[in-house]
Amino acid sequence: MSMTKTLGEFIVECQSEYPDATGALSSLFSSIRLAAKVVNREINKAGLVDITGAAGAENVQGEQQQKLDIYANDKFKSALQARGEVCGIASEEEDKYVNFEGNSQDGDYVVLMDPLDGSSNIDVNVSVGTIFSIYRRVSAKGQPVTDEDFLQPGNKQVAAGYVIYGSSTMLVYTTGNGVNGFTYDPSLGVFCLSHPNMTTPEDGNIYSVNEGNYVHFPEGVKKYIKYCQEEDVATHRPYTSRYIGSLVSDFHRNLIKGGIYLYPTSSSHPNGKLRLLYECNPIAFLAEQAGGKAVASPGQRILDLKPGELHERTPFIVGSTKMVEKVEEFLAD
Ligand code: P6P
Repeated sequence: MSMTKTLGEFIVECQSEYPDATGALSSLFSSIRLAAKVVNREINKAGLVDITGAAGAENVQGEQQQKLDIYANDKFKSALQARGEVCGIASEEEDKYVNFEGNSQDGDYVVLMDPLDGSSNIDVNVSVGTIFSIYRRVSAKGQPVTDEDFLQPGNKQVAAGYVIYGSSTMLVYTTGNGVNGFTYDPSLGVFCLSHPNMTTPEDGNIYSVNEGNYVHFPEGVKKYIKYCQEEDVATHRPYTSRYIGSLVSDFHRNLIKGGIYLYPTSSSHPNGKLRLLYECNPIAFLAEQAGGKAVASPGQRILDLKPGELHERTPFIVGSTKMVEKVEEFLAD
């Protein structure tokens, strides 16, 4: 039986396609791979040891920090700092960006991450995920990182991906040449290429939105939700409503099956809830690389938004191109 390709083999193979590649990005991905294994191990026993539940502290979003949030942040941060390729990070769990001292100052990359997205689901055993976004630094090499290194538009991303800690643990990422998914085999301790060259269906019949916010949605979103619920055989409606409350899980399912995820503006989140830099940009990069689409509003591509601040939020509509375009139509009316 031929062994499936491991993530490590895949990274080396991809690097060999770029003669001038230094191996720095490959080394960076190895750090992410290591941290994902460590966090996966803790998540899998979260119900057994006292690291679940709110840690009491609040993050910059004013949300209760689950202990695993902090654990995941620390593990990814230390793994990324260990090899010198990354000169700084930004994280949902860090109020400001973190400059890496010492030889990391010569690193060429910055990483932005949501170390444990959907963490409020941990205590009820629902899938959660890590989301990461990688840029080349724009400040002078050898100097401390600056705001500009982190406030780059999503179209400058070098790579992006997520780890989904679900019924199986997967790492899904892109470097701008398509999307590939790797499933973790705990018996071997390796991620294996299980979903080569992932593409998302152009259309779909799954919609993911928190309908509890319906009354506060913009009129166009309300009309779209009603459109999803109408009976129409020709367009396979009514659609199926699926909302896990964990972006990585909802996006991953829609990526594979076709579908759309919406987090519009609402009364509690007038600018949307999801963070542009370390949730929407990486997911949008993956969506587009898989043939899908991601917008903040009609005609406003997520990846073209110029960030103003580290933790800024944006309305987010992502998924199968035809479904996103239908929402844009309703919003433009
Ligand atoms: P709501 C988790 O907090 C998150 O950022 C996403 O993972 C998820 O899709 C969304 O928020 C859920 O938000 O308001 O529907 O509970």
